[in-house]
Amino acid sequence: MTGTCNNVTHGEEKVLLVLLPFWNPLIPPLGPACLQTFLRENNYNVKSVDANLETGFREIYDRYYRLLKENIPADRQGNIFNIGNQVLRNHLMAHLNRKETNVDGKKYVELLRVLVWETFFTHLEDNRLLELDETLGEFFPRLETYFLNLLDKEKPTTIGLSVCGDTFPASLAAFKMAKKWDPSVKTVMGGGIFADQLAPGSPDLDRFAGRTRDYIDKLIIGEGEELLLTFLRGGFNESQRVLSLKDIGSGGADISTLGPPDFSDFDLGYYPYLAHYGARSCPYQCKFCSETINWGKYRKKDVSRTVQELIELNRRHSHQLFLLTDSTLNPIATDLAGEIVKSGASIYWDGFLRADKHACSTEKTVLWRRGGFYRAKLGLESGSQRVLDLMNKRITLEQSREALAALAFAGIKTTTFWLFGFPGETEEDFLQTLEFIEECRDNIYEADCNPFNYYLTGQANSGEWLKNNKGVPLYPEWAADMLVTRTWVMDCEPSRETIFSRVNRFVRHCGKLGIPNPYSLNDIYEADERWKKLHKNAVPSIVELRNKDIYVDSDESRKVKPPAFARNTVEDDGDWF
Ligand code: B12
Ligand code: SF4
Repeated sequence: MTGTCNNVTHGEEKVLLVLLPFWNPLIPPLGPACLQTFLRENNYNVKSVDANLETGFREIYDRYYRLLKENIPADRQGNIFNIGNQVLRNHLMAHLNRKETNVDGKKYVELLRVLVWETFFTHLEDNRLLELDETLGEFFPRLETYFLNLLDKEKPTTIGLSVCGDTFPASLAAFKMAKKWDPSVKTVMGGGIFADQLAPGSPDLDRFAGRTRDYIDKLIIGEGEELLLTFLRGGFNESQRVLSLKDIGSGGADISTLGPPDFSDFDLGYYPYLAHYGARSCPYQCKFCSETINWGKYRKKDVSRTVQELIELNRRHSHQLFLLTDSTLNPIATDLAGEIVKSGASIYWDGFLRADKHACSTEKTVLWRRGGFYRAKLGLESGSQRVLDLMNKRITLEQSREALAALAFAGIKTTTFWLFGFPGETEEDFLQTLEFIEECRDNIYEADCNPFNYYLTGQANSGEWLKNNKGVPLYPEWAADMLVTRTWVMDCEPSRETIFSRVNRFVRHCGKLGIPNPYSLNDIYEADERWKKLHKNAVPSIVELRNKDIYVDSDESRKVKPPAFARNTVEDDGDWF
């Protein structure tokens, strides 16, 4: 049955947490899994669902990207799965709201042309745009069938959607469906979208809160455990719709007392990684970043507790490989590795790392490797010291170089992230980045890049940027209601076209140097083979760690030995306090 819910009996409360498309199922949804643990501990009946495992959605996504690839010249595609998100997300939103906002067909197609142009700088004819639109046209009916079936099956009394930019259009559509299905069902929205696009203080958040009054009951900003529980217990009155920790006078949960994420509702065979975290927020304030604003004060768990939880999750689900979602692992990496070695467990972990002085020491990186550090996701951002300083990155190029060498020596994969178009980045800065990459290529497992995104609020430097009033909307104002959130650009150099041309040049440069940016499992396998050829201590391939019949025992990591003469040694105190 789809449509109404006359036959639903709301005997007891049931909370349904869902992550809708499109979000690559790399890890089981950690936000819902953490909320589920907390709510179940408080005796709530909860069910979590990841709709991204449905092949029907994935098929539309693949078809959409195939069409984009066919229509965009190769030298403008950049890393299409990164930058194409902006087109797909805005296109879906426009498609969803077209009728409601009464935009005529001609203008709608014109908007699609602008969306494609502002990312790929390619002019598409109407028939091509309509082909893309037809493909997406299949998405919302498919979502409706799926979502209403899910509601009929689960009969929730509260529906919580975990929303980030890429899942925003589907989530908005689903909230409307939910209230039609049963006007008395409670609807709550939370997730990463409140970190930037709908960050507190932004005019888009106010507009959004106003227009969704009829179908979203509460907007929960930032860390969700305590707020969701307070809501379920009836702790907010009806007029309180946009909720943050300030409303309950909390500085955030004591994460050392929260149990490990509950993945029992997910089909874990689909995900290459399990996920967990050892801390929330970050002790730094890079100007473009929203982590500290979203998560507040840096808080870490007792590391031995984190390790016990990893061991417990490994025992429960047999995954050896974890993605740790900490904003940065530096403050805990050494203790984490030490505790894992002590425990005798064979666990691998992957996560974000700063190129700080510890990362430059082979003594440390070998210890990390022995304790299971699998891949360091390094936000190196730029090969120009001037740009790093502009960003308040607080690392030097020498540190970036040394960290790559020390991590590669230990065999830890180095996924490097580069950011193009930070305000003030010049051609000279960009060329220095290309040179840096060339120089360090053998120590780089992967190079991934993103264009700088500007939001009116939510970034560490938002206050300064707003004072100078540098933001202008990218898309026409008449389309603002259709797109729901606006995309802002800085009214300064480099221009958007220059930024995207740098993304394209970077991708070509890395291609020529043979530095991968793998996407599919097959690409990752090839990248892993390259890494093994380059570094004798290389970690096992992801294929080995995914194979349920293979158990990689702890000797694999413990066998890695420090060099006879360590490149660097560091005193034990961190540089993060
Ligand atoms: C791990 C991660 C990834 C991984 C894995 C993603 C995957 N596909 O599985 C990788 C590296 C691949 C990745 C990629 C991207 N990511 Co990412 N990623 C993260 C990261 C570091 C952790 C997410 C996480 O699990 N956190 C831990 C859990 C517990 O937190 P949470 O999900 O936010 O949930 C809490 C609250 O939000 C809230 N909450 C969540 N859901 C709900 C639901 C309800 C009902 C309620 C009440 C509350 C609630 O309560 C939870 C518990 O406190 C976050 C940053 C961060 N530190 O959180 C960024 C983040 C989610 N990513 C982000 C982005 C932008 C991207 C990319 C688009 C980047 C790019 N340009 O390519 C891609 C898109 C990938 C895709 N389409 O699949 C943004 C999203 C911003 C937005 N507007 O939505 C974030 C927030 C980082 C940031 N500040 O910019 N990402
Ligand atoms: S970019 Fe990384 S180090 Fe900088 S503030 Fe954000 S999370 Fe912290």
